[in-house]
Amino acid sequence: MGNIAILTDSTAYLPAEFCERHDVHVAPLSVIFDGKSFREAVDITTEAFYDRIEAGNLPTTSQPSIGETIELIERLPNEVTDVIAITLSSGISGTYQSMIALNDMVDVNVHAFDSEISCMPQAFLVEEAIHLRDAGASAQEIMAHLEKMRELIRAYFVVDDLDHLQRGGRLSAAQALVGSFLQIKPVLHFQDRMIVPFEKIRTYKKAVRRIEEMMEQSIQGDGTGYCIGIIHANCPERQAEEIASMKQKFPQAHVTGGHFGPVIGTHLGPGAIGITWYRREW
Ligand code: MYR
Repeated sequence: MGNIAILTDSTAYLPAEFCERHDVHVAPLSVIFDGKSFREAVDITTEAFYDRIEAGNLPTTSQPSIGETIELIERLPNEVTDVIAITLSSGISGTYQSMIALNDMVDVNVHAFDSEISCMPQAFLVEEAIHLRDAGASAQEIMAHLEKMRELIRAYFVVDDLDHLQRGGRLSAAQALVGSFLQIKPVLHFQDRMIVPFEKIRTYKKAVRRIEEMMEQSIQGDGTGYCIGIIHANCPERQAEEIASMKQKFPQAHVTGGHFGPVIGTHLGPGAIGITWYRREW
């Protein structure tokens, strides 16, 4: 493993097999149904979660348990001196602050990195960290690189029903109440670590079209060197349509599909689609 360990939280939604292969450790967040807590991907699958949601059972969420995260870090091999901990945005969860607090509670140096986003864009940052760790970079070099990469990753998303974000308090109530805001399908994005509407658009199709237009402006040519991710919340048919469209528009890009798991699905609701991209330099 070497002396640097990579830790992320479960909202990066990296496949377990990928984490095992690349030695990535995962601190799970939880969903809470009727007072009972389920760690995502440990105690509840994404399928079981959406079944409960579609049946009208609405959960809340919570950040990883500090005690369990300390245990996870204490189980790392003795040679580990530094942990790079890449978390979801500090504007929507206390996970990043907990990672900072952890540094004083364990014997290794915990370098908390705020992805300022979540899900697949967060996973892109984890992949960058793996690449650098495997190339022999120091913890400081990895952190400096991640800061640069964070600025280059683009991500937008559209939800079917803004009520989920409003109920979870992750979208300003004032914004959601403006005019018929709840009746439209705004393109959403992260600004200063928080979720804000990027543009107010009437229909789902037009919102996705608007994101595609921004991609066409941002990605030059056939997509060579770009990673594109299409993320879905229990709407695989929308994802498949988007993946096909991206592969046609950017034939040389690396296009992959991901999902919004239980914790993020709680706040976005079924039917949400996210589109993210960045140019990989290796
Ligand atoms: C917690 O309880 O600490 C977790 C709160 C998670 C809030 C999630 C809000 C939605 C994030 C959408 C990410 C979209 C990325 C493309």
